Amino acid sequence: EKYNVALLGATGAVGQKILETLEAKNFPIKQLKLLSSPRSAGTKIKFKDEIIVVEEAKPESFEGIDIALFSAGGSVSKRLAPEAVKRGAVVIDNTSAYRMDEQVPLVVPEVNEGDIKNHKGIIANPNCSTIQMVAALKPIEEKFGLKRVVVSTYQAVSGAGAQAVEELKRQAQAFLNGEAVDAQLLPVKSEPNHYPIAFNALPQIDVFQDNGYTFEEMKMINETKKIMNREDLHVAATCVRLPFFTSHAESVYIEVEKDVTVEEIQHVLAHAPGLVLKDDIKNQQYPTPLDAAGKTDVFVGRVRKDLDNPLGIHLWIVSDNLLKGAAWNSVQIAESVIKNNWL
Ligand code: 11C
Repeated sequence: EKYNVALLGATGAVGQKILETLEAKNFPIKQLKLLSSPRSAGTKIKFKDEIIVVEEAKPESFEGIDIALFSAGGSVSKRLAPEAVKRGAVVIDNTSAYRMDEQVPLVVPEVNEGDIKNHKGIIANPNCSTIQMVAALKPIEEKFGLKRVVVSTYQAVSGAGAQAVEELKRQAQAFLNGEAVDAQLLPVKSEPNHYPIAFNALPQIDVFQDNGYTFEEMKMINETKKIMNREDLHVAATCVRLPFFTSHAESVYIEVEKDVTVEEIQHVLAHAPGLVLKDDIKNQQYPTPLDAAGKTDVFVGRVRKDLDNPLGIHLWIVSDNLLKGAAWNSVQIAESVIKNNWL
């Protein structure tokens, strides 16, 4: 069977990756409709052997659509997702608009695929840095329990969009040419202060909340608890932007419930779905953002025991933020909806 699919945000960084993923995974498409803001409408995009003209997204655009992938920003999702659902589509939303809505499942298929069946039309795709972390933590939790997570992230500029990628390129060129480095965008476009990302590290991703954490950090905290269905889990996060283009890396400290060896953790990680264990320090093998880029897996390395807490474990988790962190996770959800008849 084939399905009518709409992609909203087709011209954006994630939208492009969704198109590539739909093609690479040979998603069963009857008709593909590409939608965008009025500004990008009219753009022509090649999909398989077809040239598709991007149309302005309107409520009527979703007539006859079975699956709508949304990746055009939270306010667009707020406005148009209910319209798509009203017209019978299942919406897979890549923005933060509905993630913490109790009516909306927040899904990483390797972790909580079963939650999809409770959807009422909208299924939310989590934040990229959350997805790769919970994918690695779930198999550990199942075998050894999990009490606490403390994560520090090393995040790629593509997470902040195509303009941030351009800003890093421009600044790096200027810096190496000995010219003045001009910061206009990062850490957050709407904020008064902008700092260079080239040859720097910015401990702010998204805006600060009243509790002193950034919104990105709170997404990691709240989304992790929801996806793992563990309101009681202790989670703390520090999110940092670094000057590379693709894949987020994370240093993660966890406390498990059962005493466990490094080899037992490695065994579980090596056999879990969607994970690749790359952990061989004798041969200097560990994942880096560059080697995870372009791949759909989540890579884990540097597994080691804490030296003071017998239940403490340290991990290094890396994944392509635009693939498993966004496009591939969304397409996986769509595949699951179809496979399980959860439309
Ligand atoms: C970043 N994690 O790297 C963000 C991007 O909530 O889907 C993803 C934003 C989101 O800046």
